[in-house]
Amino acid sequence: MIKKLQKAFSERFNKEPMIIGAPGRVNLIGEHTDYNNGFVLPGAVDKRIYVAIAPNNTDKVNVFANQFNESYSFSINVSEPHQGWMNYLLGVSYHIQQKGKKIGGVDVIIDGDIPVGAGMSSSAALCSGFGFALNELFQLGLSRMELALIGQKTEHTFVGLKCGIMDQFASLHGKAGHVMKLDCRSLEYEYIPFNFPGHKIVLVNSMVSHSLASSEYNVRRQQCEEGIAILQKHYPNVTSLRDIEPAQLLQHKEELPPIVFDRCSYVVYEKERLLKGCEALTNNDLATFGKMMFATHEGLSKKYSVSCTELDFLAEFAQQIPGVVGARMMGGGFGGCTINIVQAEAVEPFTQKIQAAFNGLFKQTPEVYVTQIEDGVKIIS
Ligand code: GAF
Repeated sequence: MIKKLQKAFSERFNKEPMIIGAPGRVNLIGEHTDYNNGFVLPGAVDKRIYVAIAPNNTDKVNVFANQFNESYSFSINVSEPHQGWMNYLLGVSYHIQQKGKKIGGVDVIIDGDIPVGAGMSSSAALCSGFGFALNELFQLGLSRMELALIGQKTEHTFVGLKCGIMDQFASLHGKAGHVMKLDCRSLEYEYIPFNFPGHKIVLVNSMVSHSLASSEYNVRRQQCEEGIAILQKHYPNVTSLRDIEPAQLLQHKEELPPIVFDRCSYVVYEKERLLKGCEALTNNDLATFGKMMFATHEGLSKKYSVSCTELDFLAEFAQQIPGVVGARMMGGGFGGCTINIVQAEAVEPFTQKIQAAFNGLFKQTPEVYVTQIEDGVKIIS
């Protein structure tokens, strides 16, 4: 892909590009906890968005997106969203400049192998890769965390998705062989080795393409905020669900609308699962970790209502396949992938069984990705 990209770039723009690789992410546990100021446990994966880029000494950004076979040009002075994938680039270029940084025009080709809409954060990878590329080209001196926050702001203001920080953080801070326990309030993080050579992280694509912005994602966030506003009457110092213990929530159950109670209850138990899960990982106890994953799926499906029939089927069916340690839907939901931890020798039969069963029911073969945890955004050439 890199050679192809270099060739395409010199044919289109008549010069040599710098190429940045920006990975998608998996999240082992801690879903919908980032915007509740809680913890997450993501890692960067071996699927990437590639940004081939070179300055053009104008004030124009000229982009060609190979996967969509679409091109687009915009002035670096644009401050309004437009539409589709270009909003990620417009937003990043705008928010970098809002920080007082000076950039110039660039020629860009975007390509990649992160399946779009599969819940592996191709959009966060795009923002992270483009931001990183501008930072390098124009020597802006922005830190990886600042670039992650710029990507998140772009989602909020140019795309309309009130996401947390997990995806952008993971794409920029990933480290091969490690997951990252990120405290989404303080933005402090630690690397935890994911060193289980006998096991693989396997994603199964439900083939339901999610559209988070037009989906219920923002509604979930509002429901959590509604819960907090009620609980704050009793706990004035509490600013997010991260600070609420299950017993405190139960004590005030009757004051919360039932749906808000369910949403909050998922989040406060997910925090506990994540902490137990991290402890289990550090003790090399994958079996306990897997149990937490199954419980997370149950919560996401029944209490947080962000699953769908296909994802429920994949998570429940996986549970019955020998060699599967844990399985659950991953990411924002309403489609995308499940994440499964599977014994290495069981990956092949697992793949065959789950594809056949899914196909029997939904008349479509789900794609299966056996992933590796890799480094975050970097210069490839
Ligand atoms: C999406 C969001 F972008 C993340 O911030 C996070 O909330 C995730 O859904 C759910 O954990 O990927």
